[in-house]
Amino acid sequence: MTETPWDVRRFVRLGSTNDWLLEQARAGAAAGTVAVADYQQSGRGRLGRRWEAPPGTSLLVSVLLRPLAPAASLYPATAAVALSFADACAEVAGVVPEVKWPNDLLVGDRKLAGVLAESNPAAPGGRAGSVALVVGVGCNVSWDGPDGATSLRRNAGRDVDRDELLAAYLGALGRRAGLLDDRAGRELVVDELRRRCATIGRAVGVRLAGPAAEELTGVAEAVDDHGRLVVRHEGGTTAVSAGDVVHLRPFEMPPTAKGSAVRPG
Ligand code: BT5
Repeated sequence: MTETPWDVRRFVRLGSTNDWLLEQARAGAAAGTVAVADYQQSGRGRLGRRWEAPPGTSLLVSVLLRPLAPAASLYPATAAVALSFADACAEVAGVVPEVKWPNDLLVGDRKLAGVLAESNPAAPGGRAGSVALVVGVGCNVSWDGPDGATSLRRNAGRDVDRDELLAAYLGALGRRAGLLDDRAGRELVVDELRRRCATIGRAVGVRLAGPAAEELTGVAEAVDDHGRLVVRHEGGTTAVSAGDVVHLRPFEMPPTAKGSAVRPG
């Protein structure tokens, strides 16, 4: 498999590395363009949330991929990014994070890094049939983050070099990127995710994305081929495509809500 050549652009400050790269994608930038910022003025999480990181404390990196995949089959690319970043943490810091569906890296119950994937099927450039996909990762390196999150330094017990982490991540992603171009390769990536996803087999609470903000409590049984989390609950089985997941300890499953779909309030 040939490795993807990366073209890394570095910034002291940007609004958001994802925003900058989405703009580049619209202008026809090549697959393999990478944006790294020391500080983001408006770093973004999913669903309009903020990603916080004081200057110089984190690895804030986005890559432009142009996989030959139908727009409905982009989940394996997100999985490839999460797995590759987890590999880099293990290689460079000796810290092995767990992948929590859909796109968090955790150490124990604490968030170490988050992944934000955004596609633009209309962006020109790339091979016929390819889709522009920008995948950003924010990882706390020397700062523990907000809300009980954690950092590589805390878990490694020493300083971790951001450039080494970036190089290891791009190396690992370069070895997986070619897999995204055909169905068999994408299945390999999702299979690897299934083996390494800490959410599978866990009791979970899920807040579904969408205006109804429906909540489910049940057991996460699988990740299906579309990247959806399959949750078994008292009312049946639901394949969740977007939402927030909390890993519950079994005794945290509320007896009344156990296994049923509930609407808050
Ligand atoms: C994510 O969203 O976890 C995706 C974060 C992606 C950030 C990268 S940085 C490079 C690239 N450019 C961008 O603009 N974004 C990407 P989500 O699952 O929605 O989680 C967001 C939530 O995580 C926030 O509402 C906070 O509760 C929490 N949070 C914010 N900053 C954090 C941090 N540094 N560490 C841990 N948790 C954080």
